[in-house]
Amino acid sequence: MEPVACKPHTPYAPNKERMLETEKIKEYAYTLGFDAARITSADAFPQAQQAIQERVERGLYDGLPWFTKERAEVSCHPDALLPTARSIIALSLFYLTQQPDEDKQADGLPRGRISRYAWSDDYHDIIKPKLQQFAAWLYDYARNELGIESETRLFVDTGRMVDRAVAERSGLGWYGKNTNILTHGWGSWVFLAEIVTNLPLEPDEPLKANCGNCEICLHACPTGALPRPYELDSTRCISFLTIELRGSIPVELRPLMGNLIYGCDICQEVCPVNKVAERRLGLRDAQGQPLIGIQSIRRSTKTSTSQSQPLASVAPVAQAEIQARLSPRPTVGTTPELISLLSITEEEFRERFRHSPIKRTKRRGLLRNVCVALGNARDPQAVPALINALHDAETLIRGHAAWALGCIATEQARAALRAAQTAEEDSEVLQEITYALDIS
Ligand code: B12
Repeated sequence: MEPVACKPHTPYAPNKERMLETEKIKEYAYTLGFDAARITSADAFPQAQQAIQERVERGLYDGLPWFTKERAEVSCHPDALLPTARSIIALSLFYLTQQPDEDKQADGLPRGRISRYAWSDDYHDIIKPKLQQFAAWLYDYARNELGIESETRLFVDTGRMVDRAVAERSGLGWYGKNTNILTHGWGSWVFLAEIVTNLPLEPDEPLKANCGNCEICLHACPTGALPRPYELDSTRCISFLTIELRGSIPVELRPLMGNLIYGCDICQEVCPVNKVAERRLGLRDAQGQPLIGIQSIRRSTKTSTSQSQPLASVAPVAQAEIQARLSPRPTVGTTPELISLLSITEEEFRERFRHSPIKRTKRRGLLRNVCVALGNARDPQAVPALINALHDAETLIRGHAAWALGCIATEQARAALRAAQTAEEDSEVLQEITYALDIS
């Protein structure tokens, strides 16, 4: 994202005695709908840089071509992103929502699982406008209070910033052994975002919390993507395999992926810290209404002490809008039925997933994942749809459909594989067919 334009017409005069009230800044963050806001300095993040560079060297980020050692030189130095950077405002947004009851009902058809962050609208589209609004408010606030022209750069996920390192140093949360940032009250079910600014702000302290002896997440990962605490082997992570990987999923990992078709929450679902936020959401009254809504979680865990101070300018309360946008979209579904999904056209894919993060995989990536989930389900009902997919225009889908047919291995599936073996012209798909016939 580009810096928010602020051409100085008042000379910038740093004044150590006169800083902006960080409590007011945090209050404004809550008004916009963020759940927590903390401040850290814009100093470099040398440990993060070292960790990234060392892991890139070891090939743990292979398959993420943009994730380079050179990128870390920028992303771990806020002043390389904004030369005048002095402070960073670290923000989080809680995204856990109830799964619709109808999505939990069994209808005898194989279903896939989508990670929770992708049940709703794309969070980048929700958070970016909030950051822009925040930057505009900060600009007015700094100019009115101190006569300082604020310069800001805004980040959420895709920007070249180390979101979790910022969150950790600011005390927003602590590193879980599954590498996610855990927070008091919301666990790791939070999106992270930052505003890098030239404003001098009083920094917060990092938290003292840690995971203690708990290693549940390390053992729960089905693909062994967490070989040791605080280290993720991206190349084995189901999130990477289903979202970021463009090509074939390694055959040895496919049986370990179950019915996960977009992202993975296993290392978060098993985390005891996360149970707190989940339990709170689960409490319902006799009418089925949540007893403790997201709003009350925010209030009960907020540490701000400046309730009485009026805000310089108050944005409209945003919680309701955020909650609506973070609710599961019925058109996407949290556990979509896989057999019909396999016949989706390009146009239908674009329409169904237009506002969803799932569009990132494109149709071919999603249907590749659907084939793997159907292979793991071993349900003969899926055979006709997989035979159709064996003739898809995309080689990636044809290859994975062959694998799934090999797993299901009914007579009809094997006959279709044999027929495809004589007709198929693509060498990689042919390899998949041969392998599928071997295992069937
Ligand atoms: C690349 C990336 C991925 C990759 C690789 C993830 C990874 N672990 O590096 C893939 C595609 C696999 C991925 C998956 C997911 N991601 Co992602 N991803 C990113 C991205 C773009 C960069 C992450 C990065 O810099 N990695 C580099 C490594 C080196 O960083 P690190 O793991 O934080 O390493 C630190 C620790 O190891 C720590 N450390 C090392 N040793 C020790 C020792 C001790 C004692 C301690 C305390 C710490 C410690 O120091 C390191 C450096 O700071 C960020 C957004 C961003 N711009 O930052 C989102 C981000 C990390 N992802 C996010 C999410 C939500 C996910 C998923 C949950 C999505 C899903 N449901 O499928 C999974 C979770 C998988 C997992 N367990 O990490 C969120 C995390 C929110 C949170 N609460 O932490 C982020 C921050 C996006 C956002 N803005 O909200 N992701």
